[in-house]
Amino acid sequence: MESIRTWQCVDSHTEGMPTRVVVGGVGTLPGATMEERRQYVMNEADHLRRWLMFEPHGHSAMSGAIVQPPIRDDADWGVVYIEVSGCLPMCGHGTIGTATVLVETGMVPVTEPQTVIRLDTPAGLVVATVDVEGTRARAVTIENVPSFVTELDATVDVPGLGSVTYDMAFGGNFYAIVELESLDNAPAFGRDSAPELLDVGMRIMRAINEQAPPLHPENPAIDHVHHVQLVAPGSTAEHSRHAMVIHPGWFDRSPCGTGTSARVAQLVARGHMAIGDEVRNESIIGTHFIGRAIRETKVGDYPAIVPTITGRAWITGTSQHMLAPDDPFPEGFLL
Ligand code: PYC
Repeated sequence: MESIRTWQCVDSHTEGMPTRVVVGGVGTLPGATMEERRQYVMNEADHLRRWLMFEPHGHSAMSGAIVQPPIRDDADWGVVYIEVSGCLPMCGHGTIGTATVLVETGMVPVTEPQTVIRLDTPAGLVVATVDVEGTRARAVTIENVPSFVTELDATVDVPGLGSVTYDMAFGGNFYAIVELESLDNAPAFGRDSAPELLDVGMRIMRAINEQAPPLHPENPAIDHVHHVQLVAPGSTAEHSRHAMVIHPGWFDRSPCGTGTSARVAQLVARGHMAIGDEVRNESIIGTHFIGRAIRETKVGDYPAIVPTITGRAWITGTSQHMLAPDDPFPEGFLL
């Protein structure tokens, strides 16, 4: 056995969605902030992300988090999120998975009934409160970044679908939120219609990015939408179901933490939720997060809310990933 690269990982899933938590082998990435470390991975070390996320080590819906020493004095650990699509500034299911791994492997001092972990993420400080019983993390609540709506009832011309109405909301990433039943000839909601739902979501994503890309008021690098939340018929402000279509063409298996935050911001902006209310947000595979609006704030000129997301993760294994010097796929591949 010969290896020119070896990374140690703890694999987990958050409500069905994988988070491969890299706990060893990377060292400290260069950068004066966690956002600079994210930029470093994207610009100088993207081959490492591809190696671990793409096949044969990962798959077309793989996701992970590289644990780092924190840079901020008020944080316990730093995190750089990685997935098949790139490096998100913030990832809700990834944070729940990472917090669970930190607790269950003893990488933070663990206290019952709750352990609070302060994470230095590219999007800012994210606090995770883990409900602990013995050695197990039973639930994780994260206070996410301020979430806000930039457009309600916007329209876009989508090839094959005509004029589509959507709301644009930010919850750590931008989300185009579309009521499935507002579409002409909408596919049925559910796993059996996965190819059709993916096709519809990707068409809408492409059209918005071509015709009216969103722009974050404080971070000009966030200037596109890579997530389309197709809301299932019958969804309400108490119980919402959706299919989350993500660039370049896969579904979040979890209810999507940043997407749930965006949904909470949208429901508040529409007057369907108030501060203190909660929504059960369900994924295409039927798993759920609880999203809450806990206080009002502002981002640029936009009214915003601070959301919390509660969900659960389970450790699925530990792994040591190696790269043989003559491996023909040092950067993996996708089909
Ligand atoms: O949970 O925030 C999330 C997320 C983003 C992409 C996949 N999951």
